[in-house]
Amino acid sequence: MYRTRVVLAFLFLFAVGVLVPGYSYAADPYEPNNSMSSAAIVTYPTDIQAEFSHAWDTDYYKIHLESGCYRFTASQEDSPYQLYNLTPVILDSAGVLVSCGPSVYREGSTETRYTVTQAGDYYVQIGEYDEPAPVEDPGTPYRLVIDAAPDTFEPNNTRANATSLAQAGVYTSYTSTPNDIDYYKMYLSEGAIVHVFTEHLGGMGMGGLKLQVFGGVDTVPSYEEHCDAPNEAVGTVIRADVEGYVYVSVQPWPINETEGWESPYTLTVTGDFSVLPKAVVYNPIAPSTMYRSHPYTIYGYVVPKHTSGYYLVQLNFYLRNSHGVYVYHSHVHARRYYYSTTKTKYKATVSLPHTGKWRVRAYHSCSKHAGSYSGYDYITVK
Ligand SMILES: [Ca+2]
Ligand SMILES: [Ca+2]
Ligand SMILES: [Ca+2]
Ligand SMILES: [Ca+2]
Repeated sequence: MYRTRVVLAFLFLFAVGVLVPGYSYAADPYEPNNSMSSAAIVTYPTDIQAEFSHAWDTDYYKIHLESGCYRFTASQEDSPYQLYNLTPVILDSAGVLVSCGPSVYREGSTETRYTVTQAGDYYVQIGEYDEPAPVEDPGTPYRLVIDAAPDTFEPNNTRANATSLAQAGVYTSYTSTPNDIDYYKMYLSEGAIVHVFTEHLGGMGMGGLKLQVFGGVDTVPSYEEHCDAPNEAVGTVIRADVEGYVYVSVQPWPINETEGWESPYTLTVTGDFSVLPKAVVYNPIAPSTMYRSHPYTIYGYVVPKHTSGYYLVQLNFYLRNSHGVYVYHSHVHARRYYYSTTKTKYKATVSLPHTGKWRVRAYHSCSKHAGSYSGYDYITVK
């Protein structure tokens, strides 16, 4: 509400054509443009290079826009004096505020977006400020570019045309209308764990964002939460019980709050969409007694059946020391053999070089399975 009050105050001040005396307007070709009625008329698309011409300067531009998505980008280089709010404020032909991006002061760039659904004349106001009084700094330049900026994620108002996210990342989008909803989908493997959160980046919206998560074809969200204000975030962890699509939706909150729209937000996704399952590696079967440096066969099984990979598992050997502790000694690679339609056999011929107590376990990993260990089998070498 504060921003709206400030804007209204200036609409009142400059609606009567107040000019600040004692300042030169010569350097800014768009001056005097301190009110809607004296707005500089520009045509779309446009690249305006103007100035904050004096303390308390406000600049109005009048532009005719057809239906479509527009971006109003204001930028400024650093200056010790810049207390001005660069943020372009968009007003309709009656002077009603219709959009305002995140605030930026002093330096940098900020963007206001607006989706025109009714072609007509609009006003762009630059120089609204929240500070008590900017210092005098005549001639501080800024740039205002007005161009088209379709939201590449739209239309995404249903699950059928949800934006597909292939991997973790930070995705920037917009609540494009008062009742906009943005669906995203992720294909997750069983066991995948991802974290999603959405963050309102500020702007005209006085509300927050609502985040929902739907598993597969579920119509009832498995998660639903909202944040209440700009610059707040809301999020959750998704654990995929089954392989398939999970849907995430973002929409303005409260829904149909007219001040809550055309605001940028980010949807941040972390975690791996695809998690490799682990094969089941059965314990190796070794003779309980072996003679030193004599060859013996050690074997076991892996489920599911593997048809590729010459060496299926690695056998790790541990020798018990004088303290009764098993210490890793060496390993060999065991070959793959056919066994059944559901299991593959692994087998290696091994001779152990020292007498004593040994133990052995198998380790398996491949392109389809994450690494996993078997349990131990124990051998006495004489
Ligand atoms: Ca100016
Ligand atoms: Ca002005
Ligand atoms: Ca949207
Ligand atoms: Ca949408």
